[in-house]
This record gives sequence, structure tokens and C-alpha cells, in this order.
Amino acid sequence: MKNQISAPLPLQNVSVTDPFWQREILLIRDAVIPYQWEALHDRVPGAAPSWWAHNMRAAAKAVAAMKAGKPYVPRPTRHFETLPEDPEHADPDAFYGFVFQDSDGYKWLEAAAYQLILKPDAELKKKAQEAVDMICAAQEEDGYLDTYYTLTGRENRFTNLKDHHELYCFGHLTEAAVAWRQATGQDDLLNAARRFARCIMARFAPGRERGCPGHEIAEMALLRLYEETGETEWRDLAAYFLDVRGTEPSTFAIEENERRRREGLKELPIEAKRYEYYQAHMPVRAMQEATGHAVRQMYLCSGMADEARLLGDAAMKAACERLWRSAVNEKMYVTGGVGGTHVGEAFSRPFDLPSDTAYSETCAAVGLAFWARRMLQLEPRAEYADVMERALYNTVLSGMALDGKSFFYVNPLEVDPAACEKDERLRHVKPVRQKWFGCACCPPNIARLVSSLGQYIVTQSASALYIHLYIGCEIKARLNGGELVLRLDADLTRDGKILLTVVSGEADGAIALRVPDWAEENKLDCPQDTEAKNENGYCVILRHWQAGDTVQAEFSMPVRAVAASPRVRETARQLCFSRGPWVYCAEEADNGKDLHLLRVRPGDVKNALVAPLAIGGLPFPAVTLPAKRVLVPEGTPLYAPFRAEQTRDVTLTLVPYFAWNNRGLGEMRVWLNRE
Ligand code: FUB
Ligand code: ZN
Repeated sequence: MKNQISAPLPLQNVSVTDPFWQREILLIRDAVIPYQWEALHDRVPGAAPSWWAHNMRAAAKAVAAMKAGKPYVPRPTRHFETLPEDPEHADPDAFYGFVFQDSDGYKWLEAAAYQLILKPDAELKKKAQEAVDMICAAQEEDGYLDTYYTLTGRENRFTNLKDHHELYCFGHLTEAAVAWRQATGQDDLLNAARRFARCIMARFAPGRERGCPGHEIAEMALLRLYEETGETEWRDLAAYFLDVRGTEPSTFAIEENERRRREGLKELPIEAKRYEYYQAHMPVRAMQEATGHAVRQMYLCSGMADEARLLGDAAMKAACERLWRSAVNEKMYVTGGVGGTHVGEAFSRPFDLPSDTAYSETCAAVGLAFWARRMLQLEPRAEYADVMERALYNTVLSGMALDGKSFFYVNPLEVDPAACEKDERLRHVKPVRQKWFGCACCPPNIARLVSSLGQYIVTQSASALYIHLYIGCEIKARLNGGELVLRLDADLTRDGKILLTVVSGEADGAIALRVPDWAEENKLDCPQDTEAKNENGYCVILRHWQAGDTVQAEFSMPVRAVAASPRVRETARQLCFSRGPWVYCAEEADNGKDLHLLRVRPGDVKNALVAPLAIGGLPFPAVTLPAKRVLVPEGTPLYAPFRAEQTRDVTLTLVPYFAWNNRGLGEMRVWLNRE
């Protein structure tokens, strides 16, 4: 492996100044994090209860009672059908919600920690400390920390790794703990994560019981803990989980059969191939295709990429590359969403990318961004950054309303609200963003990704700085021992003009600028006497950098008509439009109902105009271009001998996909029918 391995800079070294993204980051700080704190405490009127604070408090009480020597009394699980409508009337000692409810608060805490790194905030720190204290109080004496089992039956801990998410909650706890330490220098939560990790290792490790996470994330979290602390035991545990996964005899089959034996049911064959949904159907280094639950697959690949980087594991890197090609070249929506089917929130077969029934979970797009950043760390190839950008600018952001107070879990590419109301096949598709969810994995995932955006814009090796995303910011970096402060001026809502300026310092080394896949033309002006060469889609500029040096780039971002591969049945004879990183969509608010009657032609992009349109009180660049609308005269029969469509000329207005549904209920379409 060539040594191009890079790492994100500490978050405090990248200050985002970009008007578009700064608004998003501040929105998370000022609206989303406070709102989610209320949601975690079930204090948002009309929103589905979270039960996070409730479960933490109940578990802390149970733990305190055990520490006081009182006998342990398990409480039955509360199923959704039996939940009280009002959490105030809940049994204070019972567990409510999904088995992985703890993770919602961990993700919130991780986002809060990033925001504290960006700007000290005494009030936020107080809330976050309260969350940390609540979590630590719910930890059992042996380090175990999962409110579901602490409350419902301690004897069943670790008996259903496949579905019961203890290792998933552990992973999120660990991610939060590292971020919290980086924000505050405190080890309180990190020690809780270490203690839980040791409790896990006491059971699952080489020479002990075999086991691995049913929902991945522990792998990447452990590797992050290793990178943070240098403690090799966490690296080894991550490697162990990756090595056990998909090997025979299947650990998931073994635990499943143990449960079946207890329930007097017939045992099932002990074979890994049944567990494709969990990416446990074969050893990870042999995997070829992105399969099963999409978020799981994204988190697994993120952990695999980290392992490949940290252990120099070439077979793991090759598997990551194969899985990348499968996920991105055959199974990704144009909006950077993955996991096309609602059946199991999963990847479907290659090229099966339906628009209206799309699942495209927000978390899966978040996970794709995690994975892409890790692939970039392994090897700087522009294709990874192109995908990371696609996911970020489109599906990740569409997951949240412009006011930060409602969210999409599912991100379809075509919506007809009337169909969503009546059609059972579209039950998962919500035509408006929701205040919260019983399963609220997505909102805090957006919060933690956007709050840590600086770690996606740029990564660096010892001798090179890679600019992956054109998000205006100030960067403090060390290159070959020299120090540099750089300013990146960019605003892609406006145009593709980039200016990189060395504000202060000097250093020898390379600065590599990604040439985006959407730039039909690009111009680059380097400082005099400097040569730039193209490497894997990056323009690499090697020189002795000093204050006053500038690099100017101009990436053209015309409106483009985009077609999917003819292999995608769903989008045959359809086009969508994009501009720079943004994919556009048509909304009823601008174009009336029955968007399927619109007809577009690829050549009309040359007449496209870009102008700001107020959405949610904010000006976003909208696109207008000529199109046709099919006329449907009164009395048109269901079937009739073919005759050419009668149309009228219309001006089609398109808005960035991420901003859709910020103007009330209405139809939306990304893919439009061609004339
Ligand atoms: O299972 C935990 C999370 O809930 C998954 O990542 C999401 O897809 C949702 O199922
Ligand atoms: Zn989610």
C-alpha cells in the first residue's frame, strides 16, 4: 500500500466560514441540539416519546438498588402496543421503546461535544454533563451499560447479539466518549466506555466465547478509541469482531439455536449464509456485494476501512474497494441515498432503485459519508469525495427541515401525498417531515455529522493536505514540520470559484485539490513556478508554501441533465437535473400537481436560469428551464388508440432536493419524464 494515508485534522483546526454550511452548523447548535434534548426527555408536545432519559433514570435506580444489596427485580419489556400515550404515566421502573434507545442520547452527546469544540457554551456543557452523569449512573458494577437488559433481565445479557444491539449501543457510547474527551479533556465517559469494553471482552475475545455485533458500529468506535488512547486492546477487539464475522459456525446461528432450544423449537442449520442481512454471511475479506440492512453495511465498511488503514490489511482494503463499487456503482441513488427497499431497510439487487417506494434512510447516507471519509483516509481518490459530497449535500440534508425541527427518516425521490395516505406499499414514506420518531436514529445522526463537518473537508498525511470538499473555512495544519494557516474561500450556492490563500506560516509539502466530478470544465491558477499534477482526481501542488501564496480554481457548475444507467428500470426515459453537488427536484408548490405530466428535454439545460428562490425564508438557488406539460382533456378514457401527447409550454422550476417539503404538503419528483 502506498503511503498516502491521511487523517482528519482536529475539529478545532477547521473553522467553517462557508455561508451555507455555517448556517447548518449553527442551526444544529441553536435549534437542533436544544430541540433534541427536549425530545430525549419527552418534552416535545405531539412528538413520539424518546424514552431515553426515562430509561437512563430507571436503570440508574436499578443499579443503585443493586449496589445497595437489594434483590434484582426485572421488569417486563414494554412493547409499542402497550405504551402509555403520555410518558408521565409510564411505569418509572420499566424500559420503554426500542432495544437501542440508549444510542439516541449517545449520538446527541457526540454532536453536543463537537459543538463545544467549535465554541465553548456553558449552558450546553451543563446539559451534556448531565447526560454524561445520567449515563454513568446507569452503568452496572461490572461495567455493563445497556438499559434494556439492566431493566428487563440481566441474565439475558449478550444472548441476542444479532438483534439486540448491546454492542451497537456500546459503539455509540464510545463514539460519544471520545468526542466528549476531545471537547472537555474529561475521562468520565471514556472510562465508562472502557469499563463496558472490558465487560464485553470478558465474554467475547479469542479463547472465550465467539461473538460479533448484529448491528455494526463497535468496530469503528473501538478503532477510534484506540486512535484516541493508543491502547491496543481496543484495536484488537475491533479486529476480533471483524475476523469472527461471517465465519463458520455462525455465531448468530448458535445463539439463535440456543434460544430456540429454550423455547422448545426445532433448531436451524448452523450456517453463516443465512445472515446476509447482517453482513455475516461470509468472512468480511471475501465480501463482494453490499447487502442487507444499509446502515449496518455502511458502518461495517467504515470499520473495515479503518482496520485496513490501521493494520495495513491489504485484503481488507481490497474488500472495501469491491463493496464500494457494488454500493456506489450499482445501488446508490442519484441523491447519494443507499438502501432502496423498505423491506428490512435494506439494499436491493443491483440497479433496483425505485423512486416512490425508496427507503434511502437518512442514517444510511450519513453512514456513506462516514465510509467515504475513511476510504479517503486510506487512499485519496476523488471518487470517494464525490460520493461523500453527493450524500452530504442531498440526502443527509434532506433529512432535516430548514428550521431544524422536523426530520425525514425515509428519503424518497418521488412523493404524491395522496398516494402516501392511501397506499399501504408507501406506508414508510412520510410526505412531511416528522417531529420525532419512535425509532429516532436519524435526527441525532445528522446532528453529529454536520457538527463535525470540518473533519470531512480536509485530511492530511505527513507531507500533503487534501482538500476534499469546497466548503469555505479556515484551516490550521502542520506540513512536514511547518505550520500553515490557510483560508479556503468557496460558496457553491453561488458558483464554483475557489480561492485558497496561505494566511500565515510556511511549510514544504503538497496541497491537493479535488477536481469534482460535476465540473465540466476547470481552471486552476497556481503560484508562479509551481507545477500541478493530477493524481487520482486531485490536483496536487508541491511547493514551499508561504504567507500570501494563493491558488485559484474555477470549477464550472452548469445545470446538467442527468440520466441513469439504462439498467435502472425505474428511470427509463427519465432525466433529473443537477448543478454542482446539488441534485434538483420539482415540487408542486412551483409546478402544480401531477408532476408526472411534465415533459423535459436534455437540450433545454442550455436555456436554464439560476436565481434565488425563498424557501423557508432563505434564498436558495432555484433553476428554471423550459418544459412541456401534457394536457389531459376532460373525459380522456383510461385506454385509447395511441396518439401523440398534446402538450403546452411551461416553465419548470426546480429546487435543491435537500430543501424540498419546506413549503407545506405537496408532490415532489427528482426524475422527470422525457419528452
Ligand atoms: O437498528 C438501529 C437503527 O434503527 C438502524 O441503524 C436504523 O436503520 C434503524 O433500524
Ligand atoms: Zn436512521
